[in-house]
Amino acid sequence: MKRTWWKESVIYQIYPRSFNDTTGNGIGDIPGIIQKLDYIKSLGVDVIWLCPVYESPNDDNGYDISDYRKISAEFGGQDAFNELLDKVHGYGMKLVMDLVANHSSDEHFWFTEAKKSKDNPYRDYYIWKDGKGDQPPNNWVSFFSGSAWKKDDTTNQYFLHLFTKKQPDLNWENPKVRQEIYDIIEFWSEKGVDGFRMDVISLISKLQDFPPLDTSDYGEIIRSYYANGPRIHEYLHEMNQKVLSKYDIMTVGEGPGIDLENGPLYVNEDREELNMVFHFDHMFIDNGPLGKYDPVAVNLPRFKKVFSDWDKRLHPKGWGSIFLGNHDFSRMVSRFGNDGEYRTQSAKLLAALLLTLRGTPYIYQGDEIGMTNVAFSTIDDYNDVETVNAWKEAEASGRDMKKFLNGVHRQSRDNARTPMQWDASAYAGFSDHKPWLQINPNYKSVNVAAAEDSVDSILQFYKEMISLRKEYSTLVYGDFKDLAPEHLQLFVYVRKDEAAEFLILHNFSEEEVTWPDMPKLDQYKLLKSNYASAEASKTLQPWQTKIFLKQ
Ligand code: ISL
Repeated sequence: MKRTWWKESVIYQIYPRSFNDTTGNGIGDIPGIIQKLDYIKSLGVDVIWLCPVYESPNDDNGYDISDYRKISAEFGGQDAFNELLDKVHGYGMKLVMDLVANHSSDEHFWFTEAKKSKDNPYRDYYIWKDGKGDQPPNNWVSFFSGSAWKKDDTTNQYFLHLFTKKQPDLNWENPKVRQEIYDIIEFWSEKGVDGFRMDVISLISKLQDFPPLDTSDYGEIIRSYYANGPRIHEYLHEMNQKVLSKYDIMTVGEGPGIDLENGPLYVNEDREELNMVFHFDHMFIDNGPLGKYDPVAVNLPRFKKVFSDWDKRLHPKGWGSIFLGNHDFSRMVSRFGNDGEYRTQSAKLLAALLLTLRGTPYIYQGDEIGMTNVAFSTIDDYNDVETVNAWKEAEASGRDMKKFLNGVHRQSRDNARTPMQWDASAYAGFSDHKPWLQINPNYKSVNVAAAEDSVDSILQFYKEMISLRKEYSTLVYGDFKDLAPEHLQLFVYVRKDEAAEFLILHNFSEEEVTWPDMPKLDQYKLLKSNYASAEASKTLQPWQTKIFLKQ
């Protein structure tokens, strides 16, 4: 297996709107990130991934870009970005940007031109179709509820938008569109950016016959109609050859519909497409019969199987990304851990998991202090377009809205978007103005300042785990094997290569659990635990992690 910097890196994801506000408008900004670089560096991470900071009308918080070469003035503009990039490099870290290439904003100049007439030179930058009578061209639905088509009155045709109406899909069949995107990648790479996280890249190649959906199963719609289109790998290879391969940059493609079967096609190094992908096999694991807002308990054997299967499937030619949360999902401690009595222990356990699996670990801002889900009492307090649209749709279809609000509490993307909790002062030290999204009321106890003051905080544990991963390359490259795949409470695995062998146990339950198959303990040294005092035994306390090193 080839060794590279991005396999050895630990990545820290920033959602700039919610990170740190220096201008007092309640919205995080780039100077706010610069102010916190000491903090980020102190974690021991190597790479910062910035969610979109380009000019945008913010219909989907930056995932609707109106100018790919301009940094949003609200975030501080180009000068602030240049300073950030310089400083990040000065700290010996790298900076990865988000690239949203499946769609632009409807306020992008390409689209305002395209709308003007059927023969406008930009018309074919987007996907236009005639309606069927007074109905849209087909029954495709948007990820964010409702039809995926919007009629434009000027030309009486419909355009495709898999996300909001303000995010028209780009037409990748058009070579000019592809060249525009490659030029944008080149533009930022020339400025010294160290890589790209490519938003919904699995969706860029569309089925050209736009077949009508014959299922309402959301996963099936994505897999069979929207994702992994006929030319996806041709496009990614072309992108790689034309631009990516000219730079020492990393790429991670985000993708609904990327699965075990097609995953290697994106990341197998011989194919020269992308370095890594984000799949969602473990992230949709708790969706219930009525979908995302009807969550069910996470089944541990299934959860473990996702990691084992992907590890087996990708190696040795591909490389994985390990993440348990991001700006699109609820907080990892609330979802996969226990955000009540065992918040500290379970957040540490999840940190240990994140940092001891094979694949590049991605830490989402705030998870390093164990930030939790939030439960606003009314839908009016939610901002996320996906949540708000899903709410309206549920209401219209007569669902039990009290139950739905519960689902929102558990599943809304806003759970991960509440402002970063820096200290116990007003607005959690995020801003001195009322923030764009309310602060989680637990900020008085859950915050960075408190965590920095404590020797056994979640934050401290993250730092220790990151440095452990740096100390032992076995934790990066070593083989992975699940020793108890069927166990309902424990996740037990080995990481092993010529240099070292680790035996790692996590107790995903509120009970004390003993692992009967534990090998003879005299061969093992207990290297680390998330409990202050831990015995080198085969018994684990609630949410306990034990990391053993073979002697
Ligand atoms: O958020 C999701 C599940 O709740 C996903 O379906 C999500 O919409 C999908 O993973 C794509 O996400 C990415 O593209 C979206 C943007 O809203 C997300 O923030 C982004 O990460 C459209 O650009």
